[in-house]
Amino acid sequence: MRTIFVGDVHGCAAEFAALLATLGCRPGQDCLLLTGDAFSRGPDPLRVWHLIQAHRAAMVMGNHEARLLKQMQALRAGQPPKVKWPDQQYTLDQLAPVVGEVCDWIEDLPLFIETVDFALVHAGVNPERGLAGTSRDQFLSIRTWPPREGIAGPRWHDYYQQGVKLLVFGHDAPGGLVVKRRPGGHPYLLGLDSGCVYGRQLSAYVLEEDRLVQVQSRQDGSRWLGTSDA
Ligand SMILES: [Mn+2]
Repeated sequence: MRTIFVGDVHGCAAEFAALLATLGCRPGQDCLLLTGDAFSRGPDPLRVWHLIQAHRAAMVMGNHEARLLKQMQALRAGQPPKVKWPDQQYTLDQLAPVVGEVCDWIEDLPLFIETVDFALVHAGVNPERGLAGTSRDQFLSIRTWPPREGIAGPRWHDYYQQGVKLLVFGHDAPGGLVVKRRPGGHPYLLGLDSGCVYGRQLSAYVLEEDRLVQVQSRQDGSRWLGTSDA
């Protein structure tokens, strides 16, 4: 059995399917783990959901799932969801046929997944306090350190001391792919959000093979210029 991590899919189902095919990912045989932010912004969140189900993928909660959850809970309660941008309404509309099951699934998503070999988080960890001292807000959206407004500045992982196990994260499309290795050895830190929805790549890492695999985005990234994450 292989352990396969995939970065932020953001509704890019065609790229996700192409990446799984390139990897030869077999449902029920490989362990597929996602960094979160699976549905929002991209063209086909419903197909992403079907791929997640088909591969029995596990995932940590991303900041986009945290917001989606509130919106879906409002819908289920018969209230109007708080929607800030048209792309959020699009994601909700696309997921409408499966809102109940996706909502139940997101409700149960953990903030981190930890085994003897690795820890998986969405945005990162508190570099001074480690996994155990990381707040919910930091798991979902930490980027800079020391914390500051905006996306420019040194990253939390610039201050992160390498641990005994691999730490995998997503969320930071502006920072791009991050691979920090032990001298002559395996990575101890992996950032897998390589900005697929912004026109760059979707990235995966196969733990047992120490192998990075990427597929090219089919998205027009110029659509997101000037937004907070692009
Ligand atoms: Mn994110």
